[in-house]
Amino acid sequence: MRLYFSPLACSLSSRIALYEANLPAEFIEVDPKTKRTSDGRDYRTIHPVGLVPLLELDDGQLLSENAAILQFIAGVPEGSLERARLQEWLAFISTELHKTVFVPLLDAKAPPQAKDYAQSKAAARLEHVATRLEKSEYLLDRFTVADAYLYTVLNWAMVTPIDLDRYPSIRAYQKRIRARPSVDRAFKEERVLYANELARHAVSSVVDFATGR
Ligand SMILES: N[C@@H](CCC(=O)N[C@@H](CS)C(=O)NCC(=O)O)C(=O)O
Repeated sequence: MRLYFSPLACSLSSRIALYEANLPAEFIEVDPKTKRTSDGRDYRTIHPVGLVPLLELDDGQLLSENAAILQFIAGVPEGSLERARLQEWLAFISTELHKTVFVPLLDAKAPPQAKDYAQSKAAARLEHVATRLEKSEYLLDRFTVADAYLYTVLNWAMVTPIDLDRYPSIRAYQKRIRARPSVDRAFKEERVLYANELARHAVSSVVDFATGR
């Protein structure tokens, strides 16, 4: 398998999922600005929408959409309530947190009204997550790919006005998830690549969401 990814983007969760599942994979970096792959191709010829993650299976089939990729990697049986609960959280993270709250706050081109709108939606959504994490160490009753995705998205908060210190259960969760060997390995690897990406584009004035500085 091959995972197309950009450093510290949502595709980090797919890398974590692969490490958790002990599945061998090749990782192909996509520069989010130039859309060139690390092996010199135009990523839009592979995935016309230009989004990561994208999983290339050994038979050449392509699977897009993080939620689908994560479920494929996790291999949770169809038709079970556990599967539905996993989908419930993946859909929430993808649509309510990633796209509604974080994309407008992270996108330098988003107009101020879009950023205000995103901020106005943040509290209720983060409260929902915080309440769940007051009762449970993980989103489900054990670590799943939904945690890999949530951890990845929450990491972006440090370069937005969102203050996660208002949610102690989320802060404790971030620490807990960060301590997992799969997450530690994936995060450290991508942090280096992210620093290289920043250097490549000389965006030294941007706060680095690998370090918060
Ligand atoms: N619906 C897609 C969204 C993926 C997505 O937003 N990927 C971002 C990185 S986190 C991306 O590739 N952005 C590049 C772009 O918008 O051109 C999914 O869930 O996989």
